[in-house]
Amino acid sequence: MPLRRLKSPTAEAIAATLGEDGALIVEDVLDSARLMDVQDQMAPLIEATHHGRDNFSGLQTRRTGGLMARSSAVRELVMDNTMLGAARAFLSPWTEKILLHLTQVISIGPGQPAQIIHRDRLAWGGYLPRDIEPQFNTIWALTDFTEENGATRVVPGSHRWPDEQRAEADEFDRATMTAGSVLIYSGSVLHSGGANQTDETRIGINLTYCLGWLRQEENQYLSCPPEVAKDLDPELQALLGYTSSGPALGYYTDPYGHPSIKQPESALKSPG
Ligand SMILES: O=C(O)CCC(=O)C(=O)O
Ligand SMILES: [Fe+2]
Repeated sequence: MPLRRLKSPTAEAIAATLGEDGALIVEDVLDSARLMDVQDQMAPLIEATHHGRDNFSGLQTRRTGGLMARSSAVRELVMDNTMLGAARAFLSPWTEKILLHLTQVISIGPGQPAQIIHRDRLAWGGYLPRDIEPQFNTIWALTDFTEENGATRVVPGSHRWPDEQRAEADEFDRATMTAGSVLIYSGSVLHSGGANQTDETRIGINLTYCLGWLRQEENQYLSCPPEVAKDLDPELQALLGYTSSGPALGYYTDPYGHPSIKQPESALKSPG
């Protein structure tokens, strides 16, 4: 089954296609001015990033996180109305609120072999029942994605396969797309980064969302600490996790705060 390619779809159309196929491409989301803005902000951050230290992260691949604290342009991508609406619609059967799971530029350099085929939901181990879909993923292409430079390998339909089913070669498609287009895939679909057999770097930004009651892949409280988060859009603060989820999750007492009720003298005295 080939990846479906949509142009200017509604959030509902994205969520519906993702439910059916497990992955799709939305073409030409960013115009050249917005694309350049994101590329310009990412270039120095990528430059300062070390290569991966194992085969899964990629010895010729750079992974650059912490983007909410460091890039106004990427904050806009995370808050994109259509993508955020699609993420909320897609995950709504299992949660009331969603969280920002990961922000990461993936720069696949020359000579990088293909990544092992996987499902991103394995971040939570095998504990989540398969009928719960935990994750909505995007990869925003900052360079063209080609078969030669490492376009993501995807097995459409495999989000419904049992764990042990292996994909045959003719069941893969490649997320070839022009810079400014977006690959969308669920946490349950089989996929991997492709091999880069060129002398250019393939660059995409992986922005992913998860159910509000799961632990996020990227520790957003460390990546975007309170002194930075306090100036961000309240909706983005909530996506980062600076909010409560459900009746109890996110409970918090400010340990450095000033209690409005004065402590009794006796409580302040040191023992002895
Ligand atoms: O870079 C890509 O195309 C996909 C990478 C990926 O699937 C991952 O790192 O989990
Ligand atoms: Fe992945």
